[in-house]
Amino acid sequence: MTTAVETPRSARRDAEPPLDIARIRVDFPILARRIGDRPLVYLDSAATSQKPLQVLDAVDHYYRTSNANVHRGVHTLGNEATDVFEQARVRVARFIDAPDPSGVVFLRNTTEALNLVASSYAREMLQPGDRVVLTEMEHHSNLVPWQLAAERRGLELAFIPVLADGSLDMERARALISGGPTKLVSLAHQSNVLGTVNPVREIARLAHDNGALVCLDAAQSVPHMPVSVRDLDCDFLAFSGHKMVGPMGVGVLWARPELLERMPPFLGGGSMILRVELERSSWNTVPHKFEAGTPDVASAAGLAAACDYLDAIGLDRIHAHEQALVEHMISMLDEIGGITVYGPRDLAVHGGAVSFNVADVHPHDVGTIVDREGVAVRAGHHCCQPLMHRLDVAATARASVYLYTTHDEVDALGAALHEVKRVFGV
Ligand code: C6P
Repeated sequence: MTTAVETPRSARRDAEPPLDIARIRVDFPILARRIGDRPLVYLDSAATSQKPLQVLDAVDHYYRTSNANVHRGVHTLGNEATDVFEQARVRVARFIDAPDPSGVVFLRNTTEALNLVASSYAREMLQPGDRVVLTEMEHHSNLVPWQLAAERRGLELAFIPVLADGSLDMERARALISGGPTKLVSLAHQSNVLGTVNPVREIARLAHDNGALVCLDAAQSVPHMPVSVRDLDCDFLAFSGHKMVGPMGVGVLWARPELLERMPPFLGGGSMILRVELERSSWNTVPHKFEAGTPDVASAAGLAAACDYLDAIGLDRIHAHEQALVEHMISMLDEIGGITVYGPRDLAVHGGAVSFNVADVHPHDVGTIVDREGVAVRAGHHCCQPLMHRLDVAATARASVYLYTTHDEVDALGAALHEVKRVFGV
C-alpha cells in the first residue's frame, strides 16, 4: 500500500518551500487523462477534488482485507473494520485540531451535516422567535435546511449582506448578531463562488459575546487551509471528504461533544440506540447517537488516508500555492479583457475559486468551448441562487485550483478563453 509520510501539523514551518507539483501529480492517475487530443486541465476541484493513489489504495486495502460491518461483530473482521472506522475518527479529529474524537460524526457529506444541525439543534432546541443569522453568499446546503427549520419552528432568518468587493458587510453583521434574539450564526468559511475567506474567528467572538453559537460550513476551507476548531472557536463544523482528496460518500460534522449530548437524534435505526422497546428507545453515546445504520467504512478509511496525504504536504503550503495560482489567474483574466471577475481583489482573503463571465456569453457556452480545449470548469449558479441574484447574474463560470494545479494549466484556461472570445466574436 502506498502511504504518505505524516508531518504533525504543529511541526509545520512558517516559510515553506513551494510544492513539488510534478511529484504530486504522479500520485493522481486521472490527471494523465486526455480529453480528445488535449491533456486534461482540471479546474473544478471546488466541485470535487481528484484522488491520489494513497487514498485509492486505502479504500481498496480495506475491502480486500478487513471488510465487515462495524460495532456489531465479535469476529476478527468485524473488530478490524470497527478499528479502521474508529481510527479514522481519531485521525479526522486530529486533522481539524479537535480535542476529542467523540465530537466527530461521520455522515455522507456537508449537506447532511448541516441538515443535522438545522434539524436536531435548531428545529428541536431553539424557540419560536429565535433568530438564525446566515449570509447572502451561502450554498443552498447552508440555506434550505434553515428555511425548513424556520418554517417548522417559527424561527427568524436574517442575512448578512455581501458587499461589492465580495466581502461580508461586517457592520450589518455586528448589528444582526449583537443583542436581539440571535441564537445561532451559520456561514461559509470560504465561498464556493467568490472565493472569499470570511472573518469567521471575529464572527465567532461576536456570536459568543452575545450568547449565540456558530456553525461553519467548511466544505471549501478544510480541504485548502489549516483549520483548527479550537483556534476558530466554532461550535459546529461541516465538511465533505470528496473535496479534500478523499472518497465520495463520507462527510463530517464536528460539534462540541456537550452540544451533541443535548441534541436529539437526527435519524433513527440501528447503531444509534442503547435499548429499544416497542414503545420507546434510549440513545447510544455520542457520536454514535447520530450515526444510524451501516456507515461507509471504506470511505472513512480513505478519508483518514486523505488527512495523512494533505498533512504530509502541509495545508499552509497548499493554501500559499493556491493563492499564487489565483493571483496569476485574476491578472490573466484582467489582461484578456472583456471578462468580469467576481469576488475579492485582496488575495489575503481569497481562496482557490474564481468566478467570472466572458462578456455576455452564457457560462454554459464558456464551459462547453473550454472543455473542447481540455479545460474543465464549472458553469451555473453553483447552488448559490441568492448570491447570483445579489451579483445580478443568472450564472457564472468558475475555475478552481488545488494542490495539483500548475501555472501552465491556468495559462491553458487563458488560451481557451481566447478561443471563446473568437467563437463568439466578443
Ligand atoms: N459545492 C461546488 O461546485 P456536498 O455536496 O454536501 O459535498 O457539499 C455541499 C456544499 C456546501 N457548502 C459549500 C460552500 C459547498 O461548496 C458545497 C459543495 C460544490 O461548489 C457542489 S454544488
